[in-house]
Amino acid sequence: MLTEFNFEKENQVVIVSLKLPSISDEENNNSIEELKLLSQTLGFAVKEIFVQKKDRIEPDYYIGKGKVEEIKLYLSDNNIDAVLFDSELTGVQERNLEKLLNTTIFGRTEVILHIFKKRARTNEAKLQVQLASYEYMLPRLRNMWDHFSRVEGGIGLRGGEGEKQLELDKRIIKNQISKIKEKLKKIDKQMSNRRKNREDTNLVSLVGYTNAGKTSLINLLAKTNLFAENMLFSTLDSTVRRVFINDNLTILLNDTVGFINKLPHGLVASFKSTLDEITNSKLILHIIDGSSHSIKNNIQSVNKVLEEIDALNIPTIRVFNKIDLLNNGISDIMEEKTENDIFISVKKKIGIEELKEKINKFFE
Ligand SMILES: Nc1nc2c(ncn2[C@@H]2O[C@H](COP(=O)(O)OP(=O)(O)OP(=O)(O)O)[C@@H](O)[C@H]2O)c(=O)[nH]1
Ligand SMILES: [Mg+2]
Repeated sequence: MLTEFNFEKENQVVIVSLKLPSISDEENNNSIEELKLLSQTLGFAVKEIFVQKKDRIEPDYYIGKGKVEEIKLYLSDNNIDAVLFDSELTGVQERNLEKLLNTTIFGRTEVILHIFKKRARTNEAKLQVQLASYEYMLPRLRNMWDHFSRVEGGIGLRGGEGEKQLELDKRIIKNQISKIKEKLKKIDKQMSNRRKNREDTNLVSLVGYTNAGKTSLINLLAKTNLFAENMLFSTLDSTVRRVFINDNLTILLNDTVGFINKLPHGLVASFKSTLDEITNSKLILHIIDGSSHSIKNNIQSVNKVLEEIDALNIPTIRVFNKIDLLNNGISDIMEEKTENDIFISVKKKIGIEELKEKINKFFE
């Protein structure tokens, strides 16, 4: 949770997961796999994974004390820079773990926040990420203080002086938060004005799991050259581009931030203005990486976010992309297919005309 953590060097980390009875093994493994990808995105090398099966979350350490001791033992034999928890930890859990394990602790949300920080390019994206970071920091200020005083060899946050400083810091951050919200509101207003001006136009949103190929598709359809890469969260900003479907139909296609499993609520709230574009769409194209082995899980994760932003009722075409990577052709994912689905490959330009026809049919 520490701002001075050195992301530049090759950090070695371990992942810790708590499997509750309400979660299936498959779901839990997918979530761990995802965190692994997320940490690789930050340049971390994952050295070990600890999974504890437990009936409930422990309030003090999140996992059981015995497991914490086991991890501590592992840390003493290995050169590990941080311990990543596949969940959002409370400020107290984070502080306790950090003290006991004497290393940097990251909750899942923080890993995502750091990636977003790295990726933010536009002013709006930067503000949104900053807002999410401050909201995240606020209940954890005490931990930062504790940490700094430990590193500096101080006595920690005791007595009136420390408390006063803590209150002061809290106030400064709250101030920052309202300033950012103010700025975002202004941007939001501009955006909704822009939206009003194109009320009669056909807004279509691309949504999907990160790295599914949303930006690649918009680049192909709109002949643009937006940043599309084989990495998580290459897109943070929503971008709207005009796409010519046929002589009678031109749509506005909206590229959006990718979703993942357990996308933190705070982050979703901070990206509200970006995500609002989705709720204003006439049609959603849900882009799915057809070659992913966690296809079901990815679809579910996206649907969960759509539900959260109240967009489940918008008509949706599911677009299974990357079929060029399927060895057995589409038969591999055929069981996923329903009436409103389509298989394409942006890379090999397969199924693109069919997709346009489907879009056209919808607007007719
Ligand atoms: N093999 C194959 N790769 C593809 C296809 N479409 C996209 N890709 C690759 O998939 C990677 C991710 O593509 P993006 O377009 O950045 O994906 P995105 O959904 O916009 O991802 P985020 O913005 O990170 O959420 C890139 O390396 C693309 O070249 C396809 O049809 N086949
Ligand atoms: Mg993208």
